[in-house]
Amino acid sequence: MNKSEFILKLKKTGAIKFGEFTLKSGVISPFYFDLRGVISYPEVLDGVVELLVEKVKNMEFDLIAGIPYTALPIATLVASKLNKPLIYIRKEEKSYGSGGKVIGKFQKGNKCLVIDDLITTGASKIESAEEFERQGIKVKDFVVIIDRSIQGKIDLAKRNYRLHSLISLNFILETLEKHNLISNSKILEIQNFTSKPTKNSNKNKVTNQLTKKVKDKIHQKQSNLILSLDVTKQQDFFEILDKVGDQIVMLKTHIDIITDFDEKFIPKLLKYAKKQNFFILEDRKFADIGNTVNYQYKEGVYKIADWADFVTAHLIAGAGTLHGLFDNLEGKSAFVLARMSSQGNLINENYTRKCFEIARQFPQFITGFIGHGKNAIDIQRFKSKFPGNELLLVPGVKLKRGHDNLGQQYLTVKDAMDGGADCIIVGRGILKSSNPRSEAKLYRDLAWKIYQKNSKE
Ligand code: S5P
Repeated sequence: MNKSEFILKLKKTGAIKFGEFTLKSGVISPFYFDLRGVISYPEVLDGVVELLVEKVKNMEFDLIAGIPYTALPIATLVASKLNKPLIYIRKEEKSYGSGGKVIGKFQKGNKCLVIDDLITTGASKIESAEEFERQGIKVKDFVVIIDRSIQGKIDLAKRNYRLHSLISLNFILETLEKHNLISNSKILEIQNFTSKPTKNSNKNKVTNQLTKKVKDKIHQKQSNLILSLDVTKQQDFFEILDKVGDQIVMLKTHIDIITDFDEKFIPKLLKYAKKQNFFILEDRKFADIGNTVNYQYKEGVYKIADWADFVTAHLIAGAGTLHGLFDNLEGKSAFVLARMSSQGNLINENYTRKCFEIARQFPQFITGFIGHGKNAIDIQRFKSKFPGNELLLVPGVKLKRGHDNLGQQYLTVKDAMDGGADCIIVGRGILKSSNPRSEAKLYRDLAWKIYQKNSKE
């Protein structure tokens, strides 16, 4: 089977589609390639395996990897034909932080050729290469069946990986045009779409009105600093706030740790918020069903809805939590925990993606995400998947990397800000200092400097 015949077969099986499709990144695409079904058509499967074998047989490698799920059965057949060992990264195990698990036999220093079905940006390829490299496997070459944009090759080249593709989008369009299987207007639409950068093309879309309010205050106060004021006595609380309040854009509270909480606390806090011009984020981490969080938010001792500008929420219980909090309420919304900073936390890529899906559906409820990562690149990758213009708040930040003895992991201010953080959340880094005011100023200046520099680029 030659490449044109393969394309025609793909079209026939429904693997090439034209219409309006929301990609993982949130971008709306006028075309969609779905090669998952290829395995059910022996002739097409044989065809693509034959083409791949031809493409890679003279390359230098010891192992073949397939990226699950789509490329794995295809890579298996290629490996078998070339008599090479196959490996892959188990997808379910690939939770953020813990890393994926490589299945199959290999030796440190082995060179691995990685096969995938498609490439749009290089992000997921780089992620899997990093995982192999952590295990001592060398990765240099990627082979994809369809290259649907120029971005992928650029992204990989920046990291010194080579991309080989069987067929390009242009070749697909030419072949379909030759056989009258696509209209000229569709071709123009697709070319117009692909000539725009894929990355960030939806990032300017305002999806949550409150993000602008926070951004404006960040600029007004020239501060990306959120103080996590985790102390248990009113006196300590207000003493620190006195010294630090003018340095911060937002104050993060855990209202339920204040031992001597009384009815005077909230009015006093609100006075500070007004005078020192900061938002209040109550880090309640709502996580229950809608009906329960509705009570937790509006009732009880703290009546959080009355005074907190923002609250944090987990979406483990689904979108009902957000409805329970914000239905019929104007001007309030949440920061959702899409990743966590603590070691061994159970959030994985799939969960994070589901959080973004909910945000795409209910943008009015989500001003931003809380997230963390291995380093700046990892955080950037996380942020690049936000569905709209949501803000990124990064906790677990100190001047030096490290951890506490209860699993908290710290990145530096630079890691977080280079990762694209809009704000850093700092607790003990400031609270435990002998001079919280000058320490807060240090964090603030550091973050603001990097933020300004990165916004110019
Ligand atoms: O993943 C997270 C999310 C949050 S909101 N990791 C976190 O540490 N936090 C909160 O940030 C945590 O509840 C605490 O209030 C603050 C970090 O405090 P620090 O003293 O470790 O800086």
